[in-house]
Amino acid sequence: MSADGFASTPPPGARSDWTIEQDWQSYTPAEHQVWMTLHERQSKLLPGRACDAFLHGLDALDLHRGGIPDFSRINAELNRLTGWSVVAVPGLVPDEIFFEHLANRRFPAGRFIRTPEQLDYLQEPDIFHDVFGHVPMLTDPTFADYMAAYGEGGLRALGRGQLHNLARLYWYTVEFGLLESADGLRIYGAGIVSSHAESIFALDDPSPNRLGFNLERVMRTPYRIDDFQQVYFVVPSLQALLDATLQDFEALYGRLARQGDIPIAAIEPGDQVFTHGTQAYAVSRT
Ligand code: HBI
Ligand code: FE
Repeated sequence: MSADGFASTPPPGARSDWTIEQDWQSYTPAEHQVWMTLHERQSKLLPGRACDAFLHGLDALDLHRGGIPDFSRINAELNRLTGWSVVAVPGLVPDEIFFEHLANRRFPAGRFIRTPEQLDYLQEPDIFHDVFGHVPMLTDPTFADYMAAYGEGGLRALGRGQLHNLARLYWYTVEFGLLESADGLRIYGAGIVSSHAESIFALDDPSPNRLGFNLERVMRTPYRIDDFQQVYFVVPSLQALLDATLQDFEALYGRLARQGDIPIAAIEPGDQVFTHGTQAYAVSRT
Protein backbone atom coordinates (compact mmCIF):
# COMPACT_ATOMS: atom_id res chain seq x y z
CA MET A 1 0.00 0.00 0.00
CA SER A 2 1.17 3.53 -0.72
CA ALA A 3 0.73 6.53 1.58
CA ASP A 4 -2.73 7.28 0.21
CA GLY A 5 -3.93 3.81 1.12
CA PHE A 6 -4.17 2.33 -2.38
CA ALA A 7 -2.53 -0.82 -3.59
CA SER A 8 0.14 0.50 -5.94
CA THR A 9 -0.78 -1.92 -8.71
CA PRO A 10 -3.84 -1.39 -10.88
CA PRO A 11 -6.81 -3.77 -10.57
CA PRO A 12 -7.07 -6.75 -12.96
CA GLY A 13 -7.92 -5.62 -16.49
CA ALA A 14 -6.57 -2.07 -16.03
CA ARG A 15 -3.39 -0.79 -17.69
CA SER A 16 -0.34 0.27 -15.68
CA ASP A 17 -1.64 3.87 -15.70
CA TRP A 18 -4.95 2.54 -14.31
CA THR A 19 -6.91 3.31 -17.50
CA ILE A 20 -9.49 0.93 -18.94
CA GLU A 21 -11.60 0.89 -22.08
CA GLN A 22 -14.81 2.87 -21.76
CA ASP A 23 -16.58 0.07 -23.67
CA TRP A 24 -19.41 2.42 -24.58
CA GLN A 25 -21.47 -0.29 -26.33
CA SER A 26 -21.92 -2.15 -23.06
CA TYR A 27 -23.99 0.54 -21.27
CA THR A 28 -27.58 -0.63 -20.77
CA PRO A 29 -30.68 1.43 -21.64
CA ALA A 30 -31.30 1.83 -17.90
CA GLU A 31 -27.80 3.30 -17.46
CA HIS A 32 -28.33 5.75 -20.34
CA GLN A 33 -31.63 6.70 -18.70
CA VAL A 34 -29.89 7.60 -15.43
CA TRP A 35 -27.58 9.96 -17.36
CA MET A 36 -30.53 11.54 -19.16
CA THR A 37 -32.49 12.05 -15.94
CA LEU A 38 -29.53 13.72 -14.23
CA HIS A 39 -28.59 15.69 -17.33
CA GLU A 40 -32.08 17.07 -17.82
CA ARG A 41 -32.41 18.11 -14.19
CA GLN A 42 -29.04 19.90 -14.12
CA SER A 43 -29.26 21.58 -17.50
CA LYS A 44 -32.58 23.15 -16.48
CA LEU A 45 -31.15 24.39 -13.20
CA LEU A 46 -27.72 25.68 -14.23
CA PRO A 47 -28.36 28.63 -16.59
CA GLY A 48 -27.92 31.70 -14.36
CA ARG A 49 -26.10 29.56 -11.77
CA ALA A 50 -23.12 27.97 -13.54
CA CYS A 51 -20.48 30.28 -15.01
CA ASP A 52 -20.40 31.03 -18.74
CA ALA A 53 -17.31 28.86 -19.31
CA PHE A 54 -19.14 25.82 -17.96
CA LEU A 55 -22.32 26.46 -19.97
CA HIS A 56 -20.31 27.07 -23.15
CA GLY A 57 -18.41 23.84 -22.50
CA LEU A 58 -21.64 21.85 -22.21
CA ASP A 59 -22.70 23.19 -25.61
CA ALA A 60 -19.29 22.78 -27.24
CA LEU A 61 -19.12 19.09 -26.28
CA ASP A 62 -22.76 18.57 -27.22
CA LEU A 63 -23.38 16.82 -23.93
CA HIS A 64 -27.08 17.48 -24.54
CA ARG A 65 -27.15 14.57 -26.95
CA GLY A 66 -29.05 11.63 -25.43
CA GLY A 67 -27.39 9.21 -23.08
CA ILE A 68 -23.95 8.56 -21.67
CA PRO A 69 -21.35 10.27 -23.87
CA ASP A 70 -18.83 8.25 -25.84
CA PHE A 71 -15.36 9.48 -24.82
CA SER A 72 -14.00 9.10 -28.35
CA ARG A 73 -16.65 11.54 -29.58
CA ILE A 74 -16.10 14.23 -26.92
CA ASN A 75 -12.32 13.82 -27.04
CA ALA A 76 -12.16 14.93 -30.67
CA GLU A 77 -13.61 18.33 -29.75
CA LEU A 78 -11.95 18.66 -26.34
CA ASN A 79 -8.56 17.91 -27.83
CA ARG A 80 -9.08 20.50 -30.53
CA LEU A 81 -10.08 23.17 -28.01
CA THR A 82 -7.48 22.75 -25.24
CA GLY A 83 -5.40 19.62 -25.85
CA TRP A 84 -7.22 17.73 -23.08
CA SER A 85 -8.80 14.28 -23.30
CA VAL A 86 -10.88 12.07 -21.04
CA VAL A 87 -9.67 8.57 -20.14
CA ALA A 88 -11.70 5.88 -18.36
CA VAL A 89 -10.59 4.54 -14.95
CA PRO A 90 -12.27 2.00 -12.63
CA GLY A 91 -12.74 4.54 -9.77
CA LEU A 92 -10.42 6.54 -7.54
CA VAL A 93 -6.79 6.14 -8.56
CA PRO A 94 -3.65 6.73 -6.45
CA ASP A 95 -2.53 10.36 -6.13
CA GLU A 96 0.60 9.87 -8.21
CA ILE A 97 -1.36 8.33 -11.08
CA PHE A 98 -3.98 11.06 -10.83
CA PHE A 99 -1.41 13.87 -10.95
CA GLU A 100 0.46 12.20 -13.82
CA HIS A 101 -2.72 12.13 -15.93
CA LEU A 102 -3.61 15.76 -15.17
CA ALA A 103 -0.09 16.99 -15.90
CA ASN A 104 -0.43 15.34 -19.32
CA ARG A 105 -3.87 16.83 -19.93
CA ARG A 106 -5.79 13.61 -19.45
CA PHE A 107 -8.76 13.68 -17.13
CA PRO A 108 -9.37 10.28 -15.47
CA ALA A 109 -13.13 9.64 -15.37
CA GLY A 110 -15.09 6.80 -13.82
CA ARG A 111 -16.78 4.70 -16.52
CA PHE A 112 -19.60 3.46 -14.27
CA ILE A 113 -22.82 5.36 -13.58
CA ARG A 114 -24.73 5.55 -10.30
CA THR A 115 -27.93 3.54 -9.83
CA PRO A 116 -31.39 5.18 -9.85
CA GLU A 117 -31.38 4.83 -6.03
CA GLN A 118 -28.20 6.97 -5.86
CA LEU A 119 -29.36 9.91 -8.00
CA ASP A 120 -28.61 12.49 -5.32
CA TYR A 121 -25.53 11.22 -3.59
CA LEU A 122 -22.70 8.73 -3.96
CA GLN A 123 -19.23 8.66 -2.52
CA GLU A 124 -17.13 7.52 -5.51
CA PRO A 125 -16.94 9.76 -8.57
CA ASP A 126 -19.04 8.23 -11.38
CA ILE A 127 -19.22 9.21 -15.04
CA PHE A 128 -21.90 11.82 -14.41
CA HIS A 129 -19.84 13.65 -11.81
CA ASP A 130 -16.62 13.26 -13.78
CA VAL A 131 -17.87 14.05 -17.28
CA PHE A 132 -20.85 16.37 -16.76
CA GLY A 133 -19.20 17.99 -13.73
CA HIS A 134 -15.55 18.30 -14.74
CA VAL A 135 -15.18 18.12 -18.50
CA PRO A 136 -17.08 21.26 -19.63
CA MET A 137 -14.63 23.49 -17.73
CA LEU A 138 -11.74 21.76 -19.51
CA THR A 139 -12.89 23.40 -22.76
CA ASP A 140 -11.87 26.76 -21.26
CA PRO A 141 -8.20 27.48 -22.12
CA THR A 142 -7.41 29.21 -18.82
CA PHE A 143 -9.04 26.56 -16.66
CA ALA A 144 -7.45 23.84 -18.80
CA ASP A 145 -4.02 25.33 -18.02
CA TYR A 146 -4.90 25.53 -14.33
CA MET A 147 -5.77 21.83 -14.14
CA ALA A 148 -2.53 20.84 -15.87
CA ALA A 149 -0.57 23.14 -13.52
CA TYR A 150 -2.30 21.46 -10.58
CA GLY A 151 -1.17 18.04 -11.83
CA GLU A 152 2.41 19.29 -12.23
CA GLY A 153 2.29 20.79 -8.74
CA GLY A 154 0.98 17.48 -7.41
CA LEU A 155 3.88 15.56 -8.94
CA ARG A 156 6.35 18.01 -7.39
CA ALA A 157 4.61 17.77 -4.01
CA LEU A 158 4.68 13.96 -3.80
CA GLY A 159 6.71 12.75 -0.86
CA ARG A 160 6.58 16.15 0.86
CA GLY A 161 3.98 15.05 3.40
CA GLN A 162 1.80 18.06 2.58
CA LEU A 163 -0.54 16.63 -0.02
CA HIS A 164 -3.43 17.36 2.32
CA ASN A 165 -2.71 21.07 1.79
CA LEU A 166 -2.69 20.69 -1.98
CA ALA A 167 -5.82 18.52 -1.96
CA ARG A 168 -7.64 21.43 -0.27
CA LEU A 169 -6.79 23.65 -3.22
CA TYR A 170 -8.36 21.11 -5.58
CA TRP A 171 -11.38 20.72 -3.35
CA TYR A 172 -12.13 24.42 -2.92
CA THR A 173 -11.56 25.28 -6.59
CA VAL A 174 -12.00 22.39 -9.04
CA GLU A 175 -14.69 20.70 -6.94
CA PHE A 176 -16.47 23.49 -5.03
CA GLY A 177 -15.30 26.78 -6.51
CA LEU A 178 -17.43 29.88 -7.11
CA LEU A 179 -16.61 32.67 -9.56
CA GLU A 180 -17.52 36.36 -9.43
CA SER A 181 -19.39 37.70 -12.44
CA ALA A 182 -21.01 41.01 -13.33
CA ASP A 183 -24.37 39.39 -12.51
CA GLY A 184 -23.37 37.89 -9.17
CA LEU A 185 -21.74 34.66 -8.00
CA ARG A 186 -21.57 31.73 -10.39
CA ILE A 187 -20.56 28.08 -9.96
CA TYR A 188 -17.57 26.48 -11.65
CA GLY A 189 -16.87 23.59 -9.23
CA ALA A 190 -17.68 20.09 -10.49
CA GLY A 191 -18.91 18.85 -7.11
CA ILE A 192 -21.55 21.59 -7.16
CA VAL A 193 -22.68 21.51 -10.81
CA SER A 194 -23.12 17.73 -10.66
CA SER A 195 -25.36 18.00 -7.55
CA HIS A 196 -28.90 19.31 -7.83
CA ALA A 197 -29.20 20.22 -4.15
CA GLU A 198 -25.76 21.80 -3.79
CA SER A 199 -26.25 23.88 -6.96
CA ILE A 200 -28.98 25.65 -4.99
CA PHE A 201 -27.35 25.56 -1.55
CA ALA A 202 -23.96 26.88 -2.68
CA LEU A 203 -25.47 30.08 -4.11
CA ASP A 204 -28.69 30.68 -2.21
CA ASP A 205 -28.48 29.24 1.30
CA PRO A 206 -27.66 31.66 4.16
CA SER A 207 -25.77 28.94 6.04
CA PRO A 208 -22.29 28.70 4.41
CA ASN A 209 -19.59 31.35 4.43
CA ARG A 210 -18.62 32.67 1.00
CA LEU A 211 -15.12 34.16 1.08
CA GLY A 212 -12.66 35.60 -1.40
CA PHE A 213 -10.13 33.08 -2.69
CA ASN A 214 -6.64 33.31 -1.25
CA LEU A 215 -4.28 30.43 -2.02
CA GLU A 216 -2.61 30.15 1.37
CA ARG A 217 -5.87 30.62 3.25
CA VAL A 218 -7.56 27.89 1.20
CA MET A 219 -4.69 25.47 1.78
CA ARG A 220 -5.10 25.96 5.55
CA THR A 221 -8.83 25.18 5.52
CA PRO A 222 -10.11 21.61 6.07
CA TYR A 223 -13.18 20.44 4.14
CA ARG A 224 -16.10 18.06 4.42
CA ILE A 225 -16.50 15.15 2.08
CA ASP A 226 -19.84 13.93 3.39
CA ASP A 227 -22.18 16.92 3.25
CA PHE A 228 -22.66 20.42 1.80
CA GLN A 229 -19.64 22.66 2.32
CA GLN A 230 -19.49 25.11 5.23
CA VAL A 231 -17.39 27.54 3.24
CA TYR A 232 -17.05 28.33 -0.46
CA PHE A 233 -14.20 30.38 -1.92
CA VAL A 234 -14.85 32.88 -4.70
CA VAL A 235 -12.29 33.65 -7.42
CA PRO A 236 -12.52 37.01 -9.23
CA SER A 237 -11.65 35.32 -12.55
CA LEU A 238 -10.31 32.03 -13.88
CA GLN A 239 -7.14 33.90 -14.82
CA ALA A 240 -6.64 34.85 -11.15
CA LEU A 241 -6.88 31.16 -10.29
CA LEU A 242 -4.25 30.22 -12.85
CA ASP A 243 -2.03 33.12 -11.73
CA ALA A 244 -2.17 31.88 -8.11
CA THR A 245 -0.41 28.67 -9.18
CA LEU A 246 2.56 30.71 -10.44
CA GLN A 247 3.72 31.65 -6.95
CA ASP A 248 6.56 29.86 -5.17
CA PHE A 249 5.04 26.72 -3.66
CA GLU A 250 8.28 25.81 -1.86
CA ALA A 251 8.03 28.93 0.29
CA LEU A 252 4.30 28.35 0.66
CA TYR A 253 4.74 24.78 1.96
CA GLY A 254 7.28 26.07 4.46
CA ARG A 255 4.75 28.59 5.82
CA LEU A 256 1.94 26.04 5.80
CA ALA A 257 4.03 23.62 7.87
CA ARG A 258 4.45 26.31 10.54
CA GLN A 259 0.92 27.72 10.53
CA GLY A 260 -2.00 25.79 11.91
CA ASP A 261 -5.21 24.92 10.11
CA ILE A 262 -8.08 27.39 10.16
CA PRO A 263 -11.33 26.01 11.62
CA ILE A 264 -13.73 25.20 8.78
CA ALA A 265 -16.34 27.86 9.59
CA ALA A 266 -13.99 30.60 10.81
CA ILE A 267 -13.81 34.07 9.30
CA GLU A 268 -10.31 35.50 9.66
CA PRO A 269 -9.09 39.10 9.69
CA GLY A 270 -8.18 39.77 6.07
CA ASP A 271 -10.89 37.55 4.59
CA GLN A 272 -12.96 39.14 1.85
CA VAL A 273 -16.49 38.31 2.99
CA PHE A 274 -19.22 37.80 0.39
CA THR A 275 -21.48 36.02 2.88
CA HIS A 276 -21.01 35.75 6.62
CA GLY A 277 -22.91 32.48 6.91
CA THR A 278 -25.25 31.55 9.74
CA GLN A 279 -23.91 27.94 9.73
CA ALA A 280 -27.49 26.95 10.62
CA TYR A 281 -27.42 24.02 8.18
CA ALA A 282 -24.15 22.62 9.54
CA VAL A 283 -25.37 23.02 13.12
CA SER A 284 -28.62 21.20 12.26
CA ARG A 285 -26.58 18.24 11.02
CA THR A 286 -24.43 17.71 14.11
N1 HBI B 1 -8.92 9.59 -8.66
N2 HBI B 1 -10.42 8.99 -10.30
C1 HBI B 1 -9.98 9.89 -9.41
N3 HBI B 1 -10.61 11.09 -9.28
C2 HBI B 1 -10.18 12.01 -8.38
O1 HBI B 1 -10.78 13.10 -8.29
C3 HBI B 1 -9.07 11.72 -7.59
C4 HBI B 1 -8.45 10.47 -7.75
N4 HBI B 1 -7.38 10.16 -7.00
C5 HBI B 1 -6.82 11.07 -6.06
C6 HBI B 1 -7.55 12.34 -5.93
N5 HBI B 1 -8.59 12.61 -6.65
C7 HBI B 1 -7.12 13.34 -4.90
O2 HBI B 1 -6.29 12.73 -3.97
C8 HBI B 1 -6.43 14.59 -5.47
O3 HBI B 1 -7.37 15.60 -5.56
C9 HBI B 1 -5.37 15.13 -4.58
FE1 FE C 1 -14.50 15.42 -8.92
